[in-house]
Amino acid sequence: MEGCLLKKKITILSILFCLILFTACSAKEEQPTIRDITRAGAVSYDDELITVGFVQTGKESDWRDANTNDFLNTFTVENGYNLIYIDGNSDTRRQLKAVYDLIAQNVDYIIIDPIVESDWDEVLLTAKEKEIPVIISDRMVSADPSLYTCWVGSDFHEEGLQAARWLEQYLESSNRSDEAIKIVILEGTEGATASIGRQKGLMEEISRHPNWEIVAQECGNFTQGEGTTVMEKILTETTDFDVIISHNDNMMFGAMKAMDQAGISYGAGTDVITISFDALHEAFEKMMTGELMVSVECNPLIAGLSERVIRELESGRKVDPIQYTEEAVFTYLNAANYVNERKY
Ligand code: GYE
Repeated sequence: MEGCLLKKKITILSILFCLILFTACSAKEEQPTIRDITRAGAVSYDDELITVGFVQTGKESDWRDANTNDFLNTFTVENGYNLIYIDGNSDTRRQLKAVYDLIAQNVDYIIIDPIVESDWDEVLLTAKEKEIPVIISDRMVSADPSLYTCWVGSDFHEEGLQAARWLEQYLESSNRSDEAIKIVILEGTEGATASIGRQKGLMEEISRHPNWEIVAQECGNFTQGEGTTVMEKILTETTDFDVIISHNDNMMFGAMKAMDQAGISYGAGTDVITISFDALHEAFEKMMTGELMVSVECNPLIAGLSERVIRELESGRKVDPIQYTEEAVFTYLNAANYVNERKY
């Protein structure tokens, strides 16, 4: 009886063992064949394409968006480029790191829109040692020009002069040349060429007029939001001013919001003359209603200039170390004539 039970147990155990073995074997057989690893979105380097790393400042204004889009539309695969776009996120350290990363990747060219002029020497020297040409675009750097290939952008100093000269002529034509004129200035990012150059041009002209006085001056970092905040602050201190000059359109739009909230009228036919820089599409709309009286153009469509530099270098030619864009001054009186041909 016991022997029988033992036999039964052994039989059950061996059946179980076989079952386990069978399942294991068939599981092995059913295992899918291992496919080649495919990495979604992996960057493929095409030897035919020129790899360009572009380090942008951030997204502080509509001017900047137009500038970024210009680069994305110019450095396309169809045009022969592999563009690596990096948003500096308004952070100077992030911009520096991005350039070091591009050098490590051994890209063919680097284009930088620097947030501020300072602190570029070391990284530019590294790029030079690695023989990677660097084009500085829009704002400048304080580093020695031998460390980079060239700079392309606007003549900010000239823009500042143009703005102040328009004011001078406007006051003349309204027989107010000898009146005391109180000016509010909204400044762009400290240390940025656009702020430095515009302010220098403005100050040269302002100092020629003993009856012109700056009654308030605040930094709004080129953003619309800060334009509102700093204007709100100024309005708590004084509402006694004749002119607002903003280093860009977006800060002026922000300041307009603050004045709307405070019930202060501005623009043509009021007591507040409004002047800004960039000449964005929205600035044209505001010039046509008279809210904005002047916008000195600053052209963001400068990717083409950088691309031309690269083509020249590719064919072994030398390039001009400084390349300016052409710009104009638009006013509430002539904006309607040009609005339809504006590209940004
Ligand atoms: O005026 C402003 C911006 O550097 C020229 O930067 C550029 C300035 C432009 O974001 O709107």
